[in-house]
Amino acid sequence: MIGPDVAGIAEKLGVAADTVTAIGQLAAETGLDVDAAYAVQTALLQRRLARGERLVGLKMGLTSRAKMAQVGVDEVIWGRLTDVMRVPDGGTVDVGAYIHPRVEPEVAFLLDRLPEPGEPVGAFTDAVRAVAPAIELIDSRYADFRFSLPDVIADNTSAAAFVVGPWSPVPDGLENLGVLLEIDGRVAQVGSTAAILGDPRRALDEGVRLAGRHGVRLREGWVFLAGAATAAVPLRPGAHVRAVVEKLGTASLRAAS
Ligand code: OOG
Ligand code: MG
Repeated sequence: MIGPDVAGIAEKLGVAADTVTAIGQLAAETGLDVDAAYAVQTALLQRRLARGERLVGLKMGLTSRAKMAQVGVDEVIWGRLTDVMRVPDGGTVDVGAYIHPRVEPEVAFLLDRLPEPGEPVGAFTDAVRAVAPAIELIDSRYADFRFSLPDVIADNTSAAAFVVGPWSPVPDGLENLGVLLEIDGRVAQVGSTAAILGDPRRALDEGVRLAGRHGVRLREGWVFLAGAATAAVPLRPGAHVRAVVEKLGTASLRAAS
C-alpha cells in the first residue's frame, strides 16, 4: 500500500500558513497516522530551515486537561519552535499575519545538556538552566480550529509565535504556582502550573521521551514550552496580553490595531 503523501501534505500546511488561509482537515482522507504526522511536521520544519529559519526549541501541547477539553484531543503532543516565531517580550504582533490566533499562558525552560535518547533523564536541575513565564500564540491552519490528533501534529501543533519573559533560576517548587492570562488588564484565564501534567517538570520528561521516539534529541540552549496551563483565548487587534506566573513574573505582547 502507498502511504500518505508526506511532502504534499506539508506543502499544503506550509502554504496555508504563508497565505493566512485556513484549509480542511487532511488526516482522515489521506490515511495520516501519528507517525506519518510527525514526518509531515519534520518536512514543514525543513521547509522553514530551507528559507533560513533556525530551530530554537521544542513545545509541548495538550499537557493540561483544560487544553485537551478545549480542542477535543486527549494526547500529549510536541512541536518545533524556530527563531522567526519568537517575539521579544513586550513586542507587537500583527493579527493579520494569522488565521485565527489565540494566546495561552505557558512556562518556558532554558535547556542545558540533556541525556541521549535511551539514557535515563537526569535530574531536572541538570537539564534546566532557567525558567520564565511565557505566552504562546497558536494558530491552527485548519478551518474553525478543528482537528484530529494526527492533523494537529502535522500542523506543528498549531505553533505560530511565542514570547518568553525574563529568565530566573529554577525556584524550589514549580508544581503549584498561580497562572493568570490577562487581556487589557482583565483576567481572562486563571490556573496553576499544577495543571501541566501535575508539575511542568514532567512535561520535560515527556518531551524527551516522545521526541526521542522520532529521533529528535533536545539540545543545550533550546527553549522548551511546557504547554498551556489554561485554555487559549482569541487574540483581537489592539489587545494587550500578559501571562503572569507566580514567582516567575510576567511575559507580555501587544496585538497591533
Ligand atoms: C494545539 C496546541 C496545544 C498547548 O499548549 O497545549 C498547545 C492547539 O491547541 O491548537 O500548544
Ligand atoms: Mg501551547
